[in-house]
Amino acid sequence: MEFFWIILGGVVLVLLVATLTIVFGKQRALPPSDSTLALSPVEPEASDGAAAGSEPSAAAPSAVIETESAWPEAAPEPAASRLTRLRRRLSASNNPLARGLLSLLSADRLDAEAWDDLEATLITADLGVGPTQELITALRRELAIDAGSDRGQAKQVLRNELLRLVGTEADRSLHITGADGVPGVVLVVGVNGTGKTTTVGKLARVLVSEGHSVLLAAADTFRAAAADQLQTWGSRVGVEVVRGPEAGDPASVAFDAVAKGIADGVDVVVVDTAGRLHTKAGLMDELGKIKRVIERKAPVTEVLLLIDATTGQNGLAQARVFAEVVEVTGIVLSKLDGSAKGGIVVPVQRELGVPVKLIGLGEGPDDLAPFDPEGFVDALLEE
Ligand SMILES: Nc1nc2c(ncn2[C@@H]2O[C@H](COP(=O)(O)OP(=O)(O)OP(=O)(O)O)[C@@H](O)[C@H]2O)c(=O)[nH]1
Ligand SMILES: [Mg+2]
Repeated sequence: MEFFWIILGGVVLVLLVATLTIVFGKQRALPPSDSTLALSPVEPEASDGAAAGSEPSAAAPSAVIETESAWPEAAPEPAASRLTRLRRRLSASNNPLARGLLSLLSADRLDAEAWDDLEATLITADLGVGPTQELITALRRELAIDAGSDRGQAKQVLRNELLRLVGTEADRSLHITGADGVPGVVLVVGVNGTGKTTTVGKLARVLVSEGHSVLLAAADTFRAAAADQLQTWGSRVGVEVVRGPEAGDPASVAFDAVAKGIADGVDVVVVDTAGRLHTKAGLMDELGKIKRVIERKAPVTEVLLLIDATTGQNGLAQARVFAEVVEVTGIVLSKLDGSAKGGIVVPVQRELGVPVKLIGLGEGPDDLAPFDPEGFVDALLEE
């Protein structure tokens, strides 16, 4: 019996030692917790909104938050292949505008009804009354001359006319190079929820992958969550974010960020601003002030106006007012994925005389593409 207890005690002892070895062994295998990592929690893959789970940071005047790239590992694909991948989101299976255009090509006879249907589709797609009439007049003329032309030729005519409307001459490059050793400054503006912060994040990712050093400014001080959202993107992309106290002066955050950008010798400072209704004069004045204050330090090289493709004609009214307050130099058309309203590209460019430079085709980190008229039109006509 005594022998049995000795054996049992031995077994328990061995088990205890084995357990302790495993537990301590695992602890040693963990990396030492360092303060930089603690500041940049690993974010859940898909979360992107204001409540993205980052810790609210202590509000200090324009604090610089060190961030570390926690996501995503792969560099974004080159611009051309990005648009190719995103083309499916504009094609007929997903897009009523594309469906309407293609139905013209498949109509047995181009009778009055077919033209009326096309006109309705184009107006619904926000192409605007003027451009719609121009397109239909041109198509009727050319397709009548080519009576009996096959589907391929008709498609070519449609492609040419669409390209003429969208325009192939404009300079759609982003102006991100500052003069005389100061950083380029990109100011991102627009009404609430159009996709500004998301675009700043996606853009930072592209710029970093192209070898530029980038600094982000959280000049949306209305909500702490807004700066947190930007900081989440900063962490993902591995760039610093300058933020100020909640309800602080957004112009001074932007100023501090540009000053730091100059001191650190970064290439580009991208300034995220709070969403504001174009009808609120006080908020529009504040936007003008942000730009003026930045320009005490460095010229703003690009002012990007976000327009949500799903908002339709109201986007035009927004564009007009923003362009008056800050000289808009490029338009970002967001949420074109699954939107029937892609036609707004044409009237908004005409209205402002400013080209669409980027398009947003989804919520993911790589769903921002340079706007390429040929790629856009070909995507719409893809069968
Ligand atoms: N489908 C789709 N969703 C988008 C796109 N761009 C942004 N979003 C979504 O739109 C919502 C608003 O985006 P934000 O970037 O927070 O918009 P914002 O303009 O910064 O908003 P405020 O700062 O509140 O004015 C988020 O859920 C984004 O994921 C896009 O191109 N396609
Ligand atoms: Mg925002």
